[in-house]
Amino acid sequence: MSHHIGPMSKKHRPKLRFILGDQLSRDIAALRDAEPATDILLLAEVGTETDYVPHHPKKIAFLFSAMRHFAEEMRAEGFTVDYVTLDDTANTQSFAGEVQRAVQRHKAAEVITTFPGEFRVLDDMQGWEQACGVPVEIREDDRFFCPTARFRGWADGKRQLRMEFFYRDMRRETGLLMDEGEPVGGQWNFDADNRKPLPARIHLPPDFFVKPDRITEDVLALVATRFGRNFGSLDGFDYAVTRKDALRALAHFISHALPSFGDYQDAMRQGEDRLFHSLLSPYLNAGLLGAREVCAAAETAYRDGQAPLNAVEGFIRQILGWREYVRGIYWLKMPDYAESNTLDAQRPLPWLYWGGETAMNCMAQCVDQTRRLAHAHHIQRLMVLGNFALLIGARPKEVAEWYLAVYLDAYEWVELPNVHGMVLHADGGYLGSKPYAASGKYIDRMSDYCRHCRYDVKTVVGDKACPFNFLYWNFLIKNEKRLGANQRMSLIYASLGRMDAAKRAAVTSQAKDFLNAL
Ligand code: FAD
Ligand code: DLZ
Ligand code: SF4
Repeated sequence: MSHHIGPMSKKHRPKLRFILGDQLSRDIAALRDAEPATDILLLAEVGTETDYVPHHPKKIAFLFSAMRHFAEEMRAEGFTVDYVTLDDTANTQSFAGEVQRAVQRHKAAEVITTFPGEFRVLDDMQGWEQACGVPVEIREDDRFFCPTARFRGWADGKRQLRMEFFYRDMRRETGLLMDEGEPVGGQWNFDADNRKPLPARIHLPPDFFVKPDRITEDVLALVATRFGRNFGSLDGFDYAVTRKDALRALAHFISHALPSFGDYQDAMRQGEDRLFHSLLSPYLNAGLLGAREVCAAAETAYRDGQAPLNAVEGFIRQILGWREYVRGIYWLKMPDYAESNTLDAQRPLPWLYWGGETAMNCMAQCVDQTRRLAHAHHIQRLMVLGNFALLIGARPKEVAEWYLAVYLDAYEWVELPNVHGMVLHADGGYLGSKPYAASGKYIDRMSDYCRHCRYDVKTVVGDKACPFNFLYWNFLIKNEKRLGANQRMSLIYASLGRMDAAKRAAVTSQAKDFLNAL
């Protein structure tokens, strides 16, 4: 806390710079012109944020520890940092309440903050000026390549959007992986070389981990007491919580995993959580790493001959393409996007997502990995956990709440379009042209889960039939009216057309029994 001697003129009243838990960058917009001598930085751990979904304890621990470390780093730079802990008895437990209290405490002349990652927080921010009685400036979050207005302009007039075209524009605009206006290697996308199943014998990258320091230990104790009952284990917390360690994580990924990232991007293997993924999303989303520096590091690895183009292009596309694209859609379509449910899915999310028992080995493995790490990689989220939610017709709102709660990297701007758009097709095909519905065959091709499962992935109906199989056909039958006319699903519907009436009836009946028993 700062102390002022005597009454202050407005000119000398400090500016209050409020930094959210996912804005932990020295160059965040709200800090750009900050003066250590006069300005006050505010960070606050608040109950509204810890409780709006039942977050995985590791997610809360990660953010609190990263926030506390960031506060220390800013103090070391000479800033006065007002840090409100969750257990501070005066804590009002809301952003609005803490900003208001801090304005009074410091007699601040104005509040400066950065555009948040969630609509509900923006909505809240819009009431701060009136509540605090001082001007509140909300600055654009320019950590992203594509400003929200730029995305709006790009999307304007398009009935359906396509990530691939957005991505090409972003490549042109940023110059990433471009040579004299042309894509490096003569192609925009090298996915045809990617997505191979994992060979039986392959050298996997070593783990990267950070030993908890005193600040993290304190946070772990607080989180264990307050949030120990939430789904998720706190054991073995080893994530980076500082920019310095996040940069080490980036360097580790570039040298050990990036070269094979493209080849095995879609592969899954029991007992191997990480494979060739970066695990950088929590750091990118919380501000410990910048998207520009991560993409630049990957491009440098390619230019230096340390990683092949299919890997580097594939990796950069995830960040420059998908990450920016989903954010653009979120801010374009909210708040209605959160209500979308085109396929009229009404089933409550089954308990197995929260750790309930299941004989489906793929689901059990992916839920367990999520419980242990607060992380699962893209194909586990999309083609196992998401695919199942799609096939059973789980309610989009409940599915979205689950994803928002259980992953270390989850904030609504990135989670919601992935769930409603990519996984559940709840947005009617605005984000992606068709649902990623798949039978057990896909999971069998990309993983070894089926070899350890009590179901038979090759069987469609009967006692041992893999549930993904009959649920898949049942999904297609159920949604024939809505999806049958979709050009990109014509082959699938053609094969459904060849299914005889008896098999159709058997599939529907087994799916019905299975769903009733869920
Ligand atoms: P890598 O495989 O190493 O990929 C590199 C980076 O690309 C990631 O760090 C991430 O920043 C970015 N990226 C990749 N795919 C996407 C995508 N579809 N959308 C946005 N960014 C992407 N990602 C989140 O950051 N937060 C979420 O809440 C989130 N929820 C998801 C929910 C569902 C249903 C699905 C299918 C995907 C979700 N993703 C989310 C995207 C993706 O699964 C994660 O970004 C990725 O698994 C993070 O692990 P990684 O850093 O090892 O990724
Ligand atoms: C996710 C989260 C949690 C659990 N707790 C806090 C907190 O106590 N204080 C804070 O500033 N931010 C927290 N966050 C991140 C916010 O929820 C996030 O900044 C908003 O959702 C906007 O993206
Ligand atoms: Fe999953 Fe079916 Fe394979 Fe079992 S057989 S692991 S349920 S896809």
